[in-house]
Amino acid sequence: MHVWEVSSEYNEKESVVDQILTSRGITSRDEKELFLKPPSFSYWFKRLPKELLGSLKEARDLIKDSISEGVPIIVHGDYDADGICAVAILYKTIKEELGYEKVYAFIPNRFEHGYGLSEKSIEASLDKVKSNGNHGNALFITVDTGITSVEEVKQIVKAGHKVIITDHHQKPSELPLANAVVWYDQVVGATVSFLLSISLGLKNTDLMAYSCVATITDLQPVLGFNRTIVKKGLEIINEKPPLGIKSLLEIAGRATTGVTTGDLGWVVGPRLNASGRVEDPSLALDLLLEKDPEESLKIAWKLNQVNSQRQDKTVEMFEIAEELSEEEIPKIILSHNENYHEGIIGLVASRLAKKYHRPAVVISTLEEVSKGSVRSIQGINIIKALREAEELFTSLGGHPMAAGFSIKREDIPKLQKFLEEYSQKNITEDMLVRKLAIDLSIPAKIIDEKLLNKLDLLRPFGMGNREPVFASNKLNVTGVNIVGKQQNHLSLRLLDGDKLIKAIYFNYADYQKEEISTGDTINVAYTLKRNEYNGRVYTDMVVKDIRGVET
Ligand SMILES: [Mn+2]
Repeated sequence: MHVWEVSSEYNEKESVVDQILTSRGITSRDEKELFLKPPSFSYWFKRLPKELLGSLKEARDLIKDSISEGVPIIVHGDYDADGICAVAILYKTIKEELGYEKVYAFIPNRFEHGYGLSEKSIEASLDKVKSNGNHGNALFITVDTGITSVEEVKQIVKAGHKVIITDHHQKPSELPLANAVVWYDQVVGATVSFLLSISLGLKNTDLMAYSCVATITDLQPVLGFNRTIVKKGLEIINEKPPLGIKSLLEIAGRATTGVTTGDLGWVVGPRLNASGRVEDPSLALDLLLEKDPEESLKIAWKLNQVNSQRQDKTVEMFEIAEELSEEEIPKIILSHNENYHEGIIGLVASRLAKKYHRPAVVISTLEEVSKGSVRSIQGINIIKALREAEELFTSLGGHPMAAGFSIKREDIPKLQKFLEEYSQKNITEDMLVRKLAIDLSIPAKIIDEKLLNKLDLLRPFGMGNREPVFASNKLNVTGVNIVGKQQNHLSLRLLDGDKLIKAIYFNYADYQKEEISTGDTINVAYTLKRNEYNGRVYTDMVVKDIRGVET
């Protein structure tokens, strides 16, 4: 059961789309126009901050100089989908568009090198350059990482190499003394990489598809510049998808047309991330760089396998973590176990936070210095909380909604004590109540295909631009059916006056135990879905929550 937070009530004099935009803070004519007709890439490019445009030029000149001098170039990324896409974009630009052979892609392996730019990853990437017969100095370009790597950059420069940092993560007070720093926090690492590629003269803007994938998987708000990237990226993915993305969708049994941000978030993203979580992330990079369709399918198949392993491990670990005392679940869940796989703890924390609607800390205690991952809920700033116990951690970083840390195993009981005390003082029961944000309360009788078509103008949906949620009151239940292979979905026929609407409540059994029967009157919170059947288009409700109305 959720507390419904209805943003606004229906006004029949105004269009539904207008009312939704207004309730989301997009109020003026111009803002609405810009939202409904996202401008071109170059519109945003021209409006980038001056400092960023300047640093892009610096970086471009350094790269061009290195190319004309024959200096080997290392594109150094990170092991998540954003880091991998960022590498693919810049690597392809330098190799294929600029035709420069001496460029090497490097993605750290979290188990061997740790995360981001590190002493070990610098060594390993230089080894790669040397093993290809290059000696002397190199140019390092970091993508999606490096903005906090003050010491590592010193080390690179001291050894006589040059280094360009490109990143979007939070800027520290002390910046690394690199030869150029390209930083922009309004987009993902892959888009920063794309901006640099455009500056280098990239013509093949199809690489924007990777920026689009990364924007969704890195959970960036799909607004402003990102909205343009995602919209154009989806067009590319639907018209002429990059081979690797196409292979992943095919292997996962998804159609390669009508691809939405949902497919990128739930199908493509997890498979690109899986290899970095459980073994070697270079498999995902291989997929993005492969040009042979048969090979591409083989790699996609392997990634699919790794993703299944990852799913099994997540379920296993979640089962261990779920052995919480059901009577009183702590306000901040803490679960630690030596059987927890380091690459999966974030996924388990996120499931716990979602299921119990409270912050969750999951620690893999296999090593003396244990790794922890944290997920929070709206309204509880978890990084702020953890910073109050900073001395307990050997490293700590993150955002209000998610964090990661390392901790000595012996200090975990102290962390547990701190979390208990912190939640007692700072987290009220009220903060743990589930809230359902509803855009607009509408009479169900206005629902039709025309409305659905108008709502399509709000696409693509994602973070910061969720699919509109409506509420309709006092609907009569005229039919109830349990459906689905596992008999876990509820199918309803609802009547508002003489308007009949079909509604589906997925995984109903998980959420709601109480009975609903024919003759009941209910209030429903829902999104709308197009349902084509026998050549006719129906507009169905996808239920988010149901309230029984006392009669
Ligand atoms: Mn990133």
